[in-house]
Amino acid sequence: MAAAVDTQPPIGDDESNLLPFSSPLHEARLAAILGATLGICFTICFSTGLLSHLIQHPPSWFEWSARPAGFYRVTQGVHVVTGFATIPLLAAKLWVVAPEFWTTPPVRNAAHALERLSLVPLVAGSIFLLFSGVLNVARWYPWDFFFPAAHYWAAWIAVGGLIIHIGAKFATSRAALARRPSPEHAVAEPHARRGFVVGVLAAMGVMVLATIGNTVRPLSRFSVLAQRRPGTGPQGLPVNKSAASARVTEAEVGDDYRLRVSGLGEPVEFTLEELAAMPQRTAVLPIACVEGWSQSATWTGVPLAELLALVGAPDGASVRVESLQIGGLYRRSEVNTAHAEDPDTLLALRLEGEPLHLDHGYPVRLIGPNRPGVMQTKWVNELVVNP
Ligand SMILES: Nc1nc2c(c(=O)[nH]1)N[C@H]1C(S)=C(S)[C@@H](COP(=O)(O)O)O[C@H]1N2
Ligand SMILES: [Mo]
Repeated sequence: MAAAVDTQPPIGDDESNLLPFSSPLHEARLAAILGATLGICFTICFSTGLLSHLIQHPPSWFEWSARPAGFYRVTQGVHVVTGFATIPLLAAKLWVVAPEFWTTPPVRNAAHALERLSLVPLVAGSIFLLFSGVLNVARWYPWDFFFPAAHYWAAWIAVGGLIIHIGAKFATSRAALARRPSPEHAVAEPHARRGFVVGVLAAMGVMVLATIGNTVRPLSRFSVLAQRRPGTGPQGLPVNKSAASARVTEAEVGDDYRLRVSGLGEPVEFTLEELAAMPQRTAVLPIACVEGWSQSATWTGVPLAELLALVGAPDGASVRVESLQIGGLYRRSEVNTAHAEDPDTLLALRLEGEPLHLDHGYPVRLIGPNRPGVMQTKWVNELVVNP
């Protein structure tokens, strides 16, 4: 009877034994375990990232819901945390399969050639995604490209490589996972493998802890990689773009400030006093930044739906919100019908009961449920109604 083997076939071939890959951990079972875990992390990271992209650049078939209010906060938090946790996992996987990069002959047949070629978009794409994601969270842009577009397209390129890779490796990985070492053969190696897996999991856990405090307040003191800490900043809330960096001046938000509502015939203008005199509503809503930090706060202001009704906007209208900021990508945002109708979508005048700090968008900012931070426009000075 053929006994089950405890030693997995080593990765690579005889030639690769000439290379310094003598560790018994360069083996198929470990590669398969790490590969399956990477596949799960990649899928979570990709789908949450794709969702964030769709919300910010909605195609005609996509209408993002305003409820549940904190849903985007969760999906984007998960996106950033899984991305960071994937870094040690990817490093471990690349190390375990390293001998395979040096197999000879480099190409055995057409299928093998395709499988090897697919590693270029997969490996290069993954490294680029993690690298650019980390730098974006660190708000360090040592590059010329536009981060969201590059990150988005790299994700599709990596996914293309991943699909080919899974197709090519599915059978061998399944076989490697199915081979169980028999007890009499279970000596040092399964322990070494288990130790390695535990080490990788621990490194992933450290990454989770180092980033999750971006949004889970009690853990923020462990979050050495968090760039924005809950509870910090003016009015106890972090600021992503300050008024100074947006070049919004005190003069613009003084007595001459008007909120203009256009798109419905003759534009209508409101002073800050007029807005403050309207019925106010208070809602507890998070700022959920695409960079992964988030924090709930108490906002008070005029419900957008009430203002739209006042100016005679028809049911089902959507709105483009413009700000005093002159340039910059996030100087405006779109409010779809679902968000425009939600009673908690506010033109906020107050934060925690106080007038907004200039850095939080004084005199008026948009805040709505279940919106990415980039769409919570500050220093709002115009609503362009799309009836
Ligand atoms: N006009 C304008 N509004 C803006 C931004 C901006 O750059 N310009 N940044 C957005 C981003 S990325 C986030 S996360 C939130 C943060 O709000 P806060 O600074 O009040 O915490 O504001 C949003 N509103
Ligand atoms: Mo943000």
